[in-house]
Amino acid sequence: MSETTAKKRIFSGVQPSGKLTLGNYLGAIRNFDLLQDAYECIYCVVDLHAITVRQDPATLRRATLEVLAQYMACGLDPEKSTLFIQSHVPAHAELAWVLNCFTMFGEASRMTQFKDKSAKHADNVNVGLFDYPVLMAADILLYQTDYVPVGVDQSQHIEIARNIAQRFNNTHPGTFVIPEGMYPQAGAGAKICSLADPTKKMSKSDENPNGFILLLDKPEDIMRKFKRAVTDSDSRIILSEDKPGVSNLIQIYALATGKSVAEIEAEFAGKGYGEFKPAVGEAVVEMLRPIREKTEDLLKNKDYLEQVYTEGARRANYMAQKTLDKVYRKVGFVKR
Ligand code: ATP
Ligand code: LTN
Repeated sequence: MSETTAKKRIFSGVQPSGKLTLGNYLGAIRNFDLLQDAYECIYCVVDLHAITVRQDPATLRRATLEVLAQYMACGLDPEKSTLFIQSHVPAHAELAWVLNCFTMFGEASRMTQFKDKSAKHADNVNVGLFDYPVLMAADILLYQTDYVPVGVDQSQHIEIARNIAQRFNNTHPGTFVIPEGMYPQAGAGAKICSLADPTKKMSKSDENPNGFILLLDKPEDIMRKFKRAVTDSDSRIILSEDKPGVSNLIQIYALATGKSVAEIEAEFAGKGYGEFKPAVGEAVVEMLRPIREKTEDLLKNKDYLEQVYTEGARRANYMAQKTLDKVYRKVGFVKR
């Protein structure tokens, strides 16, 4: 329940750990835009999370502003939603500490993202990577969030945030709103797969750049990647569980054009990949063109971006501090 308006509150975040992909857009950010009128929305660039894997400082700084600019280019309006950078609101790190003391080692050890990322970065399995879900819980709980729009890959992190909140509330009743995940429906962007290996999710940290489409990719690169996309052995354009490659492309084409799966299957009946793949590429180029152009314009205007994230942090700080004060009081810290 939000405290300042009757609208329900939404919180979500994206890591500036690289360049945003079509998966991030269709699975998350596109939906953020659609929620702005019906909910009170808070969207964060989670730079504290990004340093759980090594980042080059100049690249991280640039990527943080790029994510903010891409949020806005995708339709997030700083007049309607609060847009801010996580490290600008100290309460995130402060609440994470308290929540650490309400998180069990065993439950944190079960997080599949931790297992995957530790395997991938075996030379840097740091405590921050282990603690990632607790910081994410702090992000969400600080704002007394009702709903968290994320891709399905984040459902385990939403569950642990709920468990931590419930455990804290059991000891200190009435502290946190228990948040709920809000996932795109199957086929509506819930999981966009890699173009190089359609059994894996499209990920910006994939070592094969042919697997992902970046929001800022040039049209010729987008076309090339779609033409090379891995498909299945028979060439029929139909949605089917045993055809992950073509099913992924159909899903992307449907989202980019607004056409239904049945319409797409009819449009390409009797035709092969030679016609279908370039059609998907062109639809994605047209969908992303205005986003790329707007992002480039915004990145030229650093003063405006600074104004947006400064005002966002001011509003976020005010809301977050209220929750942190309540938590500090409940656990028994002396008022400063
Ligand atoms: P990384 O590759 O660095 O682990 P990521 O590409 O998964 O990162 P995040 O910043 O962790 O990106 O995720 C931002 C949001 O995008 C989350 O809500 C996540 O669920 C969503 N998302 C990421 N990839 C996909 C995908 N392939 N399909 C649907 N949603 C996705
Ligand atoms: N782990 C998330 C990013 C994230 C997030 C959040 C999402 C960090 N804090 C709070 C929603 C709410 C991911 O997308 N990989």
